[in-house]
Amino acid sequence: MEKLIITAAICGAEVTKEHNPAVPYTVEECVREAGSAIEAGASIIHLHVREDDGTPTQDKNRFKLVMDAIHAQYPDVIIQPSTGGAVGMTNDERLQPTELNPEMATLDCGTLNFGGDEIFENTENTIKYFGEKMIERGIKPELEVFDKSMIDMALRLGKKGFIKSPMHFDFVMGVNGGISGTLRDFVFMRGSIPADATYTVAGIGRFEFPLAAAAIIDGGHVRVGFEDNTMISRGVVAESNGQLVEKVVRLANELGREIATPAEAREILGLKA
Ligand code: KMH
Ligand code: ZN
Repeated sequence: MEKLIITAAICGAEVTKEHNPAVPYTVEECVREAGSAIEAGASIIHLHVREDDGTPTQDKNRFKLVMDAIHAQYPDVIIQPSTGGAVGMTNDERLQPTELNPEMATLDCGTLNFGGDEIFENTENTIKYFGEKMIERGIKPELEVFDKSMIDMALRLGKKGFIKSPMHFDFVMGVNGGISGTLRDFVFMRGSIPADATYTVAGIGRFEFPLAAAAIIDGGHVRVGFEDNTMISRGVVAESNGQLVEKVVRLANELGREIATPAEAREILGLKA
C-alpha cells in the first residue's frame, strides 16, 4: 500500500485560543505548531494565517512571512495555503496566496451552511475561476469537498477543463451543514471518486481519529490539526498539533502503514517541485 501522507491543518480561520491556547496566531506560533507537526510526521501543512490578534486574513504578505519562516526551518515540507479563507471574503482576497506560486492550494468545490447565519459561498463560477488560476500557475488543487455533491461538481468541471486529473480530494466530514462523519458516509465519498484520484480525510471534532483509522486501512491519506479538532481525546485539550499527528502515526504503525516523507508525498501527488 502507498505510504501515508499526513497533513496538519495547524490554524484554521475560525478556531481560537479560547478553544485551545496553543492555536497559533503569530508567525512564531505558526512556526512552533508547524514544527511540532512536521517533527511528528506531517509532510503537508495546510495553512491559514491570522493577524497577531487572531483575525483571519488572506494577505499575501502575511502568508509569505509565515511560509518563509516555516521553510527556513523545514525546507522540505509542502505548504498548502488555503484559498477558502474565512466566510465573507471576496474571491480575489481569498486567492492572494496563489500569487506566491505554492505547490498546492485548496479549492473549495461548493457552497454550504457554516453555522448560525453564515454561508461559505463557492458558486460554480467561483470554482471555475479558482480552477483556472491554479492551472495557470501550475498549482495542484486539494479539492475540498464537504458533501458528495461537491465531488460531482469537481468531476463535471474536470470534464470542462477547469480542474486537471488525476484529482486529489479532501473529504471534510462532520461540519454542521456538510456530510456527516460516519463510516457509512466515508464509504460513500471514497466510492464516488475516480480510480486514478487520491484523497485525504479531515474528520471534524470527534470524527477526526475514527476517520483517520478508516483512511489508513483503506489506503487513503489523513488530515488532522486544530482547524478540524482541538482535542486529543474526549474532554482532553491537545497540547500541540504535533500531538494530534503523533496519534495518527501510532494508529498507522499499529495498522501497518508507513508514513510518507515530503519527497514521497510529492511523488504520490505528482507535485511539480
Ligand atoms: N474557513 C472556511 C470558511 C479551505 O481552507 O479551503 C474555509 C476553509 C476551507 O477552511
Ligand atoms: Zn482550511
